Amino acid sequence: MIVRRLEEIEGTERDVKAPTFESRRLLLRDDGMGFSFHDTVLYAGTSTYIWYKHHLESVYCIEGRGELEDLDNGVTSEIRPGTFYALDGHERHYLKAETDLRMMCVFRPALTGEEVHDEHGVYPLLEPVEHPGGEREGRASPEIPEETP
Ligand code: 9YT
Repeated sequence: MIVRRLEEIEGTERDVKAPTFESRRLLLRDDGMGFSFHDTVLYAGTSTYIWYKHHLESVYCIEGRGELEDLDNGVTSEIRPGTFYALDGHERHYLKAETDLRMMCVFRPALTGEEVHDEHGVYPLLEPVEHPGGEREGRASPEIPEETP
Protein backbone atom coordinates (compact mmCIF):
# COMPACT_ATOMS: atom_id res chain seq x y z
CA MET A 1 0.00 0.00 0.00
CA ILE A 2 1.13 3.53 -0.74
CA VAL A 3 0.27 6.34 1.67
CA ARG A 4 1.43 9.87 0.82
CA ARG A 5 0.63 13.36 1.94
CA LEU A 6 0.78 16.55 -0.08
CA GLU A 7 3.23 18.13 2.35
CA GLU A 8 5.73 15.31 1.68
CA ILE A 9 5.63 16.05 -2.06
CA GLU A 10 5.85 19.83 -1.96
CA GLY A 11 9.31 21.04 -2.89
CA THR A 12 10.47 17.65 -4.21
CA GLU A 13 10.97 16.55 -7.83
CA ARG A 14 7.34 15.32 -7.75
CA ASP A 15 6.28 18.96 -7.34
CA VAL A 16 6.55 20.27 -10.90
CA LYS A 17 6.24 23.98 -11.60
CA ALA A 18 5.25 25.17 -15.07
CA PRO A 19 4.61 28.79 -16.11
CA THR A 20 0.85 28.55 -15.63
CA PHE A 21 0.46 25.74 -13.10
CA GLU A 22 2.01 23.63 -10.38
CA SER A 23 1.43 19.88 -10.35
CA ARG A 24 2.00 17.71 -7.33
CA ARG A 25 2.41 14.13 -8.55
CA LEU A 26 1.05 11.84 -5.86
CA LEU A 27 1.43 8.82 -8.11
CA LEU A 28 3.75 8.31 -11.10
CA ARG A 29 4.63 5.45 -13.45
CA ASP A 30 7.31 4.14 -11.09
CA ASP A 31 4.62 3.43 -8.53
CA GLY A 32 3.32 0.67 -10.80
CA MET A 33 -0.39 1.42 -10.71
CA GLY A 34 -0.83 1.91 -14.47
CA PHE A 35 -2.05 5.48 -14.01
CA SER A 36 -0.70 8.65 -12.42
CA PHE A 37 -2.57 10.92 -10.03
CA HIS A 38 -1.87 14.63 -9.67
CA ASP A 39 -3.05 17.50 -7.49
CA THR A 40 -2.67 20.46 -9.84
CA VAL A 41 -3.17 24.19 -9.23
CA LEU A 42 -3.61 26.35 -12.32
CA TYR A 43 -2.77 29.94 -11.45
CA ALA A 44 -5.43 32.65 -11.40
CA GLY A 45 -5.53 34.73 -14.57
CA THR A 46 -3.77 32.18 -16.80
CA SER A 47 -4.82 30.22 -19.83
CA THR A 48 -3.10 26.91 -20.58
CA TYR A 49 -3.17 25.25 -24.00
CA ILE A 50 -3.15 21.50 -23.60
CA TRP A 51 -3.03 18.64 -26.06
CA TYR A 52 -2.31 15.19 -24.68
CA LYS A 53 -1.53 13.30 -27.84
CA HIS A 54 -0.56 10.10 -26.07
CA HIS A 55 -2.51 10.11 -22.83
CA LEU A 56 -6.05 9.90 -21.57
CA GLU A 57 -6.83 12.26 -18.72
CA SER A 58 -9.69 12.60 -16.25
CA VAL A 59 -9.98 15.82 -14.27
CA TYR A 60 -12.05 16.75 -11.23
CA CYS A 61 -12.19 20.32 -9.92
CA ILE A 62 -12.19 20.70 -6.14
CA GLU A 63 -11.45 24.45 -5.81
CA GLY A 64 -11.71 27.59 -7.90
CA ARG A 65 -13.44 28.92 -10.97
CA GLY A 66 -12.52 28.70 -14.62
CA GLU A 67 -13.42 27.68 -18.13
CA LEU A 68 -12.67 24.73 -20.39
CA GLU A 69 -12.65 25.38 -24.12
CA ASP A 70 -12.74 22.24 -26.26
CA LEU A 71 -11.09 23.40 -29.48
CA ASP A 72 -11.86 20.21 -31.41
CA ASN A 73 -15.60 20.43 -30.81
CA GLY A 74 -16.12 24.15 -30.25
CA VAL A 75 -17.67 23.67 -26.82
CA THR A 76 -16.93 25.81 -23.76
CA SER A 77 -17.76 24.59 -20.24
CA GLU A 78 -17.68 26.35 -16.91
CA ILE A 79 -15.32 24.81 -14.36
CA ARG A 80 -16.22 24.97 -10.69
CA PRO A 81 -15.89 22.62 -7.71
CA GLY A 82 -17.61 19.36 -8.58
CA THR A 83 -17.00 19.66 -12.35
CA PHE A 84 -15.47 16.58 -13.95
CA TYR A 85 -14.24 16.07 -17.49
CA ALA A 86 -12.52 13.24 -19.32
CA LEU A 87 -10.41 13.72 -22.44
CA ASP A 88 -11.45 10.49 -24.12
CA GLY A 89 -10.67 11.84 -27.58
CA HIS A 90 -7.31 13.56 -27.02
CA GLU A 91 -9.09 16.86 -27.49
CA ARG A 92 -7.05 20.03 -27.82
CA HIS A 93 -8.26 22.49 -25.23
CA TYR A 94 -7.65 25.64 -23.26
CA LEU A 95 -8.00 25.62 -19.51
CA LYS A 96 -8.57 29.13 -18.20
CA ALA A 97 -8.33 29.86 -14.49
CA GLU A 98 -10.28 32.86 -13.24
CA THR A 99 -9.14 32.10 -9.69
CA ASP A 100 -6.55 29.53 -8.64
CA LEU A 101 -8.05 26.31 -9.96
CA ARG A 102 -7.32 23.10 -8.08
CA MET A 103 -7.75 20.01 -10.19
CA MET A 104 -7.31 16.35 -9.35
CA CYS A 105 -6.00 14.62 -12.46
CA VAL A 106 -5.61 10.96 -13.47
CA PHE A 107 -3.48 10.05 -16.49
CA ARG A 108 -3.33 6.79 -18.39
CA PRO A 109 -0.70 5.71 -19.22
CA ALA A 110 0.93 7.06 -16.11
CA LEU A 111 3.19 10.08 -16.50
CA THR A 112 6.80 9.33 -15.75
CA GLY A 113 7.38 12.79 -14.28
CA GLU A 114 9.51 13.97 -17.21
CA GLU A 115 6.73 15.17 -19.50
CA VAL A 116 6.29 18.72 -18.30
CA HIS A 117 10.04 19.30 -18.12
CA ASP A 118 10.27 18.29 -21.77
CA GLU A 119 7.12 20.20 -22.74
CA HIS A 120 6.04 16.88 -24.21
CA GLY A 121 2.31 16.68 -24.58
CA VAL A 122 1.68 19.74 -22.41
CA TYR A 123 1.98 23.17 -23.97
CA PRO A 124 1.54 26.02 -21.52
CA LEU A 125 0.68 29.30 -23.16
CA LEU A 126 0.14 32.42 -21.14
CA GLU A 127 -2.36 34.91 -22.44
CA PRO A 128 -2.11 38.50 -21.27
CA VAL A 129 -4.80 38.97 -18.64
CA GLU A 130 -5.78 42.08 -16.69
CA HIS A 131 -4.91 41.17 -13.13
CA PRO A 132 -6.07 43.57 -10.42
CA GLY A 133 -3.92 41.91 -7.74
CA GLY A 134 -0.92 41.87 -10.02
CA GLU A 135 0.85 39.14 -8.12
CA ARG A 136 1.04 36.70 -11.01
CA GLU A 137 1.57 38.89 -14.04
CA GLY A 138 4.45 38.82 -16.40
CA ARG A 139 5.38 35.19 -16.78
CA ALA A 140 6.24 34.30 -20.34
CA SER A 141 5.58 31.03 -22.06
CA PRO A 142 8.83 29.11 -22.61
CA GLU A 143 7.62 27.76 -25.92
CA ILE A 144 4.85 28.47 -28.38
CA PRO A 145 3.73 25.15 -29.83
CA GLU A 146 3.54 24.75 -33.59
CA GLU A 147 0.07 23.30 -33.13
CA THR A 148 -1.29 26.36 -31.36
CA PRO A 149 -4.58 27.23 -33.06
C1 9YT B 1 -5.98 19.65 -15.95
C2 9YT B 1 -4.61 20.12 -15.66
O1 9YT B 1 -4.37 20.56 -14.62
N1 9YT B 1 -3.71 20.06 -16.63
C3 9YT B 1 -2.37 20.59 -16.56
C4 9YT B 1 -1.40 19.88 -15.71
C5 9YT B 1 -1.48 18.42 -15.60
N2 9YT B 1 -2.51 18.06 -14.69
C6 9YT B 1 -0.16 17.88 -15.12
O2 9YT B 1 0.83 17.94 -15.85
O3 9YT B 1 -0.11 17.41 -14.00
